[in-house]
Amino acid sequence: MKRKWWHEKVAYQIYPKSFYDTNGDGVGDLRGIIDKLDYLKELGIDIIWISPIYKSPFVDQGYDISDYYAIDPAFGTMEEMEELLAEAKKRDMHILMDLVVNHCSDQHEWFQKAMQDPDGEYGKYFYIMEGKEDGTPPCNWRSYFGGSVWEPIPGTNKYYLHMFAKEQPDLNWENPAVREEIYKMMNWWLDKGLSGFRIDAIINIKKDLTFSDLPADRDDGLAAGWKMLEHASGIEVFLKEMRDRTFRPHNAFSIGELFNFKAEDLENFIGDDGCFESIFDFSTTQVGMCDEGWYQSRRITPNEYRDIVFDSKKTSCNVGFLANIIENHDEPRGVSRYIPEGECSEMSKKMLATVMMLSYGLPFLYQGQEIGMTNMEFESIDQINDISTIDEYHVAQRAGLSDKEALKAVSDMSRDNARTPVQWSAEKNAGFTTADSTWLPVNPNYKTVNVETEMQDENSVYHFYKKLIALRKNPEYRETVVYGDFLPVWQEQDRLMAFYRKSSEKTLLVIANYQKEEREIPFAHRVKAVLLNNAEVFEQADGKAALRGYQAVVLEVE
Ligand code: TEU
Ligand code: CA
Repeated sequence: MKRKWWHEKVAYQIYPKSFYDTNGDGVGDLRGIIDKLDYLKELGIDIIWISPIYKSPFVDQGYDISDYYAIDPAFGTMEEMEELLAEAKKRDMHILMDLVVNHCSDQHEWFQKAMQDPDGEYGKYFYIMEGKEDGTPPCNWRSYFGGSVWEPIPGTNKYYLHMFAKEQPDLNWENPAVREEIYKMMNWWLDKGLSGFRIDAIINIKKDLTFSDLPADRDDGLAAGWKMLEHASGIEVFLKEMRDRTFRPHNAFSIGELFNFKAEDLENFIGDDGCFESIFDFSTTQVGMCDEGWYQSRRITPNEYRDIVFDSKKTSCNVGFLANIIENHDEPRGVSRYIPEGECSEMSKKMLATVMMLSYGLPFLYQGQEIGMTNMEFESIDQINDISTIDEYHVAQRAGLSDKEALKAVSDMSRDNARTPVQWSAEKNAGFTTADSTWLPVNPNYKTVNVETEMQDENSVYHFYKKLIALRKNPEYRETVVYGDFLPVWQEQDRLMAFYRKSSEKTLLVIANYQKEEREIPFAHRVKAVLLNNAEVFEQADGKAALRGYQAVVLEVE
């Protein structure tokens, strides 16, 4: 495996609306990111991905872009963006923007022109098709956010396609003119000093061009649109063209957001000649989901979590780096999801952190993760802003759940769990803003879970993350933590997550007791050093080791 400039780094996602507000309007901004660069640097962050900050009507929080060459005034100005790039560079940090090119906004000039003349030049920038003979949409695919992917174009018998909201029309990648426009825009940003892009929803750019009906999977007669991906092939032609025209000439970093790909494609995506530098590992986020909707989903168990993480690390080891996450802006908070209900504590948060940070791959933190931010307890659907959660709430209601039950069902999965403002201090509104109100409510636990308090406490989740990052970067252990083999051990034991990281120089052993009960495990190693421990002691003698509930240790062994 070829070594890359980013392999030894640690990455962090910023969701700008909720990161830090400096002008008192209750919405985070670019100045807020600039102000907090030193905070991130001190934590040990090198690469920052910022969710969309382009001009947008915010139907899907900026993932609906109306001008790729402009910064939305809610976040600031182009000058501030340039300042951010310069300030990051000064600190040897790298900025990634979000590349949202499966679709744009219905307010984008291209789409406006397409609607004026669906048969003209710009009509070909989108997927515009006539309905079936009976006037119904071209096929029965359901959008990610509910309802048909096809929206009628008034005054015609035509429809346009949108995999996400109807305000997010899909761009037609089959049209070379569209691809040229996208590459031009990407190069414009890369030339400005951007270090790369996180690439949104990219698997969707290659459609099943037969646009055939799929077997309905809900009683609305529709089938989840993503199921067409199984019948789409040839995406790598577009992806490699994009790579060669934009990323490669800039030695830039690219990280794809893709679900629903086949294991045998891993090499093709992140191998030495892969389409991307890295892709996110979403394997644990898919468990327990089902066709009916979020209200029917179930929690992943600790053993499942372990087995899935182990599988994906073993498959990717020596192929390429997956990006390891426990959450992002589309997922509930990892500590609320992967730690069984009622067991979320400082100990268990640190345990999850240990496993994530020492697994094989690129650690990719999400804002607030470093202080152990948790899910929000939403009191009413009115507190929720996210388009996807609102759709799933209605799906649950239609299935017969009461309002209260529907809220509970979607609360656990809501994307807004991760989108509440970052908790900076115990002050009003968690020190996120000086405004009286915030665009999403602040999680009431901010009095204890916040940056300021945790920075003062050596034993906090924050300091534990900082130590984990420092361990990864420690010249003595870097080779092993970053590139070492990933070897699971004791997998037959219930709720124990243990693995070796092995290089020619060193062997590390990570042991995590994924339960609140203490336990004893057989242990015959000679311990050279205890590198990290979330409990006071690590007791071992006479071929046995004792572990506290949720204890996690990182050992150097012989
Ligand atoms: O997400 C793509 C995606 O397929 C899912 O994350 C999906 O949005 C989610 O499961 C629905 O609940 C990306 C972005 O990360 C997301 O924020 C955007 O909404 C989406 O693309 C559209 O741009
Ligand atoms: Ca602001």
